[in-house]
Amino acid sequence: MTASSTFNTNFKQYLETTQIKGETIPAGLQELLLAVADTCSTLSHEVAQGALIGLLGSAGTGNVQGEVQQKLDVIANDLLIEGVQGCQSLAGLASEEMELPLPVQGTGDYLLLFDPLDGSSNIDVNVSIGTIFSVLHKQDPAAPLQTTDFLLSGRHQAAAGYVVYGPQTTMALTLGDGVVMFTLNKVSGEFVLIKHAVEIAHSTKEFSINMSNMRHWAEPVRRYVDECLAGVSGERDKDFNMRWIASMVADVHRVLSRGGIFMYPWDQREPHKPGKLRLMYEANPMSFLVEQAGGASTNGDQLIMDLIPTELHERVSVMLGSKEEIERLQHYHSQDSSSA
Ligand code: P6P
Repeated sequence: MTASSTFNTNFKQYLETTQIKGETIPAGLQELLLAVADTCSTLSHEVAQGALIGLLGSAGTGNVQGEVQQKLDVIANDLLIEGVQGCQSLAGLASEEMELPLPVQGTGDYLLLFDPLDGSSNIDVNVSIGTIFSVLHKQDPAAPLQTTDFLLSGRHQAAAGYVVYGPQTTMALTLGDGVVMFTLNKVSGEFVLIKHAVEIAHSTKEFSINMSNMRHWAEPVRRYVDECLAGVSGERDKDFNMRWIASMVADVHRVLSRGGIFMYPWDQREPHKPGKLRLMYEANPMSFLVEQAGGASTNGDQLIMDLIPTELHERVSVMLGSKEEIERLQHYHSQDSSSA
């Protein structure tokens, strides 16, 4: 679908009339984001149909991560490729579901990375899932596409966002000048602006982590969570609540919506891996959104968007959200490394 044929006129109008740091959004980026929005409108409908059109369950295939692909994983990946490959501004795309990047016919310099359907293990139990996307600039537009074109730090992102398919289908988007949110009008198929200037509260009483991994965590994470659990009877001046949806898009949407801290830290189950979540198309786009909303995102030692990637599908330890809590975690990690 091209910009002229989009049904997302509200989103198109937003892109046409918004200035980012005083500059109009480049037409090529508008075209690409519109294609992503149109595709996610369609994907929202497919996700909502689920069992009704035989889309639940495994596709009987595996992806580059060694994970069993759900039918909707494959459909989401195919829809996104089909939806954006006509964009003249696109030079190539990379997906969690594909080992290698895909060159496209566009003559532009944008690179699109995405996790087409994150949290897909939740599909069969009707829990929110989502699409995560990140846009980079190809450093040498004239050269043939290579995997190394994608290996840029999160600081190079031109745009990032997600679409969460939940009770509402909502997009969060940043182009480097704050965060906005749009909710899908299921009748018109249009994303409608619902929130400007999204802000993450500096402090929080809500943490999010898979507690079943507690015995595997590094000491700074265990210390932090122990203190959250102890609340006012321990080191902290407040009691905490806990949430874990096991769908990063849904957990991060909650953090962007009401503050909190989301953690999927390194643990000793697979000590050779830096973490579970992927840097390029999960942690970096989410970190861009979180930083633009006034929060912070770290791997414990460095801000995630400062990390220089070496592999397209590399993983990373992720702790993101309310700045006060991230600073406390970073302090515990610095004490731990200095005591090492
Ligand atoms: P666990 C989904 O599979 C995912 O990649 C993220 O969306 C989510 O935060 C995490 O894994 C959940 O992992 O180990 O709790 O099932």
